[in-house]
Amino acid sequence: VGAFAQKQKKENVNKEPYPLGNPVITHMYTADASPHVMPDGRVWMVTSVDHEDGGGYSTMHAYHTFSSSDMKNWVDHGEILHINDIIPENTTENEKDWALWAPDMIYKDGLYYLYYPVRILDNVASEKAGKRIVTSYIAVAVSDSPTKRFRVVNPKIEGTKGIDPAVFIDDDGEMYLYWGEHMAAKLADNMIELASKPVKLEVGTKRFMEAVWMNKVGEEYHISYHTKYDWKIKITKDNYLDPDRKKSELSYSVGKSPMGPFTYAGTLNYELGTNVNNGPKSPNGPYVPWFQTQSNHGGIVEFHGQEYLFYHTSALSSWRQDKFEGPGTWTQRSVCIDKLNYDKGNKIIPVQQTIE
Ligand code: FUB
Repeated sequence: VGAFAQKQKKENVNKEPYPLGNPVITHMYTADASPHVMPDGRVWMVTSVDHEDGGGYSTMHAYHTFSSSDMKNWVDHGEILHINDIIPENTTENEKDWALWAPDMIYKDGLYYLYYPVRILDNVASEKAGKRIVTSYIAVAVSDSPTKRFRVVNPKIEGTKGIDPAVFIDDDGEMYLYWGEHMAAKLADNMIELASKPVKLEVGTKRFMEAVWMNKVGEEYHISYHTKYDWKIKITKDNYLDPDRKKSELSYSVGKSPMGPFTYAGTLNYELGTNVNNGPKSPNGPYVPWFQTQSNHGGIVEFHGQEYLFYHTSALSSWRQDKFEGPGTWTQRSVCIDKLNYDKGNKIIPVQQTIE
C-alpha cells in the first residue's frame, strides 16, 4: 500500500478537483466504515481491517478507529479490538476461524460502545446438518475513549442472529439496533441489551443483502443496505456497464418510523464501473469492474451541514509495485467518501463511487 500512497503524493490527487482523495486511508486495508460525529466535534469511524496479504473474509481480525476534522486528513488511532481479545481460552481449533466483520461505534453518557458480530461454529446445527455451520450474533464492547482498547461487556446480545450491527439514536433519544437481514429492535438504556422483541423490517425489496444503516432525513427515515447481485448484466453501446443493471450497489428504502415499514426508494450509490473492453479482466469474469468489492457497505454522517456517504472499493489493491495493475482484490478493500446530496423532494441523488 505504500506504493499507492507515494503515487497519490506524486500526482497530488488530494488537490481539487479531487477534494477527498479516495480512498481516504491508504496505509492499510480498511472496510465497513461506520461514521459518527463524536463529542469532540470530529468525525470518527471504526472500520474492519482487511488482511495485508489478501486472504478471505476469515482473515479479518481487528478493528481500527480513525478521526478527522475535515473529512480529508484522517488520524489512525490504532487497533481497538483484536480477535484474540474475544476468543475464549478453551476455543477449539475449528472455532478459531472467528472473524471480525462490520462493526459500529456509538457514544453515550461518557462511554463508547462498539457493536460487532461474533461468528462462531454452531456445534448443534453442524451435527444435525452433517456439515460445518457458522452462526453469528451481535456483541458489545465498551471503552471510555475511542482510542483505547475496548473491553467486552456483553459477548452475546440475546435475540440477535446475524452480522452487520448498526445503532441509530433518534431525535427523541430512543435507540435502535439494526442487524442481519433487516432485523431491528429498540436498544435498552444500558446499551447492551435489546428493549423490544426483534422484528424483520419491511424494506420493500427482495434484493436486500446486508450492511444495514439508518439515517434520518427531515421527518423521513432512510434505511440503506447492500443489494443482492443480479448477474444478468447489461452493457451500454459504448461498452460501459449499464449503471441501471442493479448488480452490486447500495440502495435505500424510506419510512415514517425507524421501525418501518419502508418503501424501496432506489439507488444510493453505483460501484466504480469501467470499460470492459479496455484493461485487464477480473479473475471473476470479464464484466466485473476493477474496483468492485464482493459486497459494499455504506455509512452516512452529517458533518458541518453536509452529508457524506462512506463506502469501500478495491481501488487501493489495484496499485501494486507503484503501478496500476487492476483488478483489485475483493477482500483488500479501502474506505472511500463522497458527498451525499438530495433533490428537492428529499430523494437521494445516487453517488457515483470515485477514486478521486
Ligand atoms: O467485511 C465483511 C463483510 O463484508 C461485512 O460484514 C459485510 O457488510 C461486507 O462488507
